[in-house]
Amino acid sequence: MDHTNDTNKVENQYDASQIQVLEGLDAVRKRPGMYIGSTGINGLHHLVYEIVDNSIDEILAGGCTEITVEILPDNIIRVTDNGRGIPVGIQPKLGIPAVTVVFTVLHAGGKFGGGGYKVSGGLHGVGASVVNALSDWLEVEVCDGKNRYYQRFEHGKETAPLAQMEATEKHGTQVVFKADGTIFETTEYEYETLLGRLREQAFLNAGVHIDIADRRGEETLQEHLHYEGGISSFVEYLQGQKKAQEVLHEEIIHFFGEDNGSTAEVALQYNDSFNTRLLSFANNIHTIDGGTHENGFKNALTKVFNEYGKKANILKGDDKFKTEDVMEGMTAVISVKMPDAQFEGQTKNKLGNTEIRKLVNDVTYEKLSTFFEENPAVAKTIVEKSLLAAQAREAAKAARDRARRKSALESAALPGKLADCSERDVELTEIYIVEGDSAGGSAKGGRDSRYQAILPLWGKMLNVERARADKVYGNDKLTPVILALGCGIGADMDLSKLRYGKVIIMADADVDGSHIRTLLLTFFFRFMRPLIEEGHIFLAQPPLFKVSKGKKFRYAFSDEERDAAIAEFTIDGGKCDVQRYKGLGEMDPEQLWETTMDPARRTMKKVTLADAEKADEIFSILMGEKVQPRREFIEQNAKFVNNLDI
Ligand code: TSJ
Repeated sequence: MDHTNDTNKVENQYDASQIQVLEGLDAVRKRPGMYIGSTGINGLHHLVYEIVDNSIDEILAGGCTEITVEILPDNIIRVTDNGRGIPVGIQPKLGIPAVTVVFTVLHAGGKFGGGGYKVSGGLHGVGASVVNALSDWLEVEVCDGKNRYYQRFEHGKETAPLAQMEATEKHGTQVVFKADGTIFETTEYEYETLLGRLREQAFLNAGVHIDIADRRGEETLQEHLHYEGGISSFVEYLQGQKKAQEVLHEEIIHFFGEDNGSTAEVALQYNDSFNTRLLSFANNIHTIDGGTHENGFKNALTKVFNEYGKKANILKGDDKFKTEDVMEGMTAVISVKMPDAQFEGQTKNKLGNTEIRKLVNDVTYEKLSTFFEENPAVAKTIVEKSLLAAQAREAAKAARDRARRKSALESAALPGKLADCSERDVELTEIYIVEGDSAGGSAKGGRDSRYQAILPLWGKMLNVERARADKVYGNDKLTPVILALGCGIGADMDLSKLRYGKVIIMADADVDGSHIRTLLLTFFFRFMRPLIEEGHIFLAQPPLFKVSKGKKFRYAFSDEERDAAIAEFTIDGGKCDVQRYKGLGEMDPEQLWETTMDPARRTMKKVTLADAEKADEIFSILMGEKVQPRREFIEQNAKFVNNLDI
């Protein structure tokens, strides 16, 4: 497209405020983290969200029905909508077109023009000017039903004033930009990440059409996102991801209410698992830390279950459900929209508006009570499930009380198999959880006993999925782990009592090893999740091969590394020896220290919550009672089953 011909410059005047504007954008370039959180991949993706959020606002204002997001070759992003077009009229205070203001004044997004309120927003709601400031270049095109307009910016500064182009009856906005490679650690977008966030937005704004396309490769990846069902579709989608779970009722329960310009919407469905998945959003922003909307929901949910439980004679005597009981096996999405959302907490991920608590509480109480009245079979099924959860909770508490009394008697009870370290500063200590006695022997021999403790595990682990919390407490396979870590589990957990800063799972690279890894991660995910969240769990990475020729040798951690070592050793002819380690026990203490345990030489993998969740999923499928998903999983992953590495 040639923008140089036949342009008709819009009147433009520079004044003191315009200079301030440019200084403002320089501040963004100097300290980008302040505006977009980071200059890593997350910050990069935020640029896209910031732009797209504007089009979503236009949808919410009723001006637009379609958004297209494209990743073009060279990681150029193009976002297009068919809305009214960003206003091009002169903004009286600054004397420049409103669209130019949007891209050059910090925090200017959505504050001009009239009518409606801005309900969506990015991480910090910083707007298009921040994207502009952090872009090599950015071009905006606006069609307002009469004319097309165009303007280009480089590093946030306009290269020319807004230009009026040819007449057109079209309307909409298009923004194309290239992130500044001198600011971002990477400018390579992840299609799946953008897709995930856009899908979420499509769920939250029922009926919108969002097209996403990745045009960087030979083949275009693309998806059309459109969900008439809104957050009910969201729940259906979340539920569909969990193949190991069976829903307890087909129809998704959905309700909506509004009061005084605010709206609240909830969708939920129960399944036969013990997990809770509650996602909440305020003005389309994911409130990871919950807040008033979640609290209102939980309060009403508990009340409805208790009232129904009494009435249907499922709850006896003075028995009462706790919130955790009525949330077990629940998948739910809450979405509230309001004029003036207040985000609180360290990371601003928690909703603070108190009036929303009442709205969500009232809507949930009324609509869910009615639903239970009208669907007694469903009500009975899920309230009875809550009863099982409550009974398990009581049993677990009794077991905990017993365990407490017991450990008070045998104070400082550490497991007999633990080879402890001498250092007590948690910042410095680590514990290796090792599969099998022979590997445990090598690890004990090879360790630095000042900082490194070894706990050998043996035998088959218990099936954590079916054994509920109450059974886990008394189990003799996991008890040593719980005792050695010292910080308790579940509701009793106290991270300040953790005895080792790093908890390292060291298992063989075979089927049994991967089972132990999956089991331990599943256990940590379900009962000691803060350990994962705070980054305490690691996987040791022992070598798979030793390649040697004469006195020279090299350890290899993958087939590729093995082949490279062989190639190196045999270049000038001759043969070399390749030893495959079938288990940790085959390594002598010194080898284990050199390759896997020496902090100066080892590599370890830190376990993320996503890793552990995946282990939990694999665990549910492998151990669960549903045969079909297990068979499907094994068929689809046949080549991985021998190495269930996460
Ligand atoms: F912010 C932005 F510049 F990055 C951007 C804004 C990017 C993209 C892709 C689209 C948009 C955008 C903005 N699409 N639609 C709008 N709408 C308005 O700015 C608008 C239009 C009309 C009126 C009005 O009151 O008549 C008000 C607004 C806010």
